[in-house]
Amino acid sequence: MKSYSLPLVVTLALLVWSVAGLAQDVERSEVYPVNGIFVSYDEADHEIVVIHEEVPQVMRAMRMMLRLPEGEPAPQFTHGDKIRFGMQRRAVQGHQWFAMDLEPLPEETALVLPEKALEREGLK
Ligand SMILES: [Cu+2]
Repeated sequence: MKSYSLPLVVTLALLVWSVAGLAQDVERSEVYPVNGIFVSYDEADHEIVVIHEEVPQVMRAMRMMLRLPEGEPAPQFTHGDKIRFGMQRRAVQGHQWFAMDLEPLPEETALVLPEKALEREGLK
């Protein structure tokens, strides 16, 4: 019977474990807290459009469409409301970004948002 060295077995086990860990990370990223402005809600696709601030290390400030998870209630915001939400990348039909736990922000909250996107939405 062939015997395997312990270091080899440990190395292989660690390799399998880390690859599984990476796959898990792709499946669902951490939830990043984001501030922005609510633009619109598409009921048929359960998606929102927002203009959000930069998410450090993750995404620049931009106008963006995000899916809402199943079970997330239809947002009650109107065009131009300042909001806060969690942003998460999930591996669903490719990689897609989801928004969850939408909350209102006080109207006086200062946001750093791209001028072009604000102009495009008539918010400037
Ligand atoms: Cu974005």
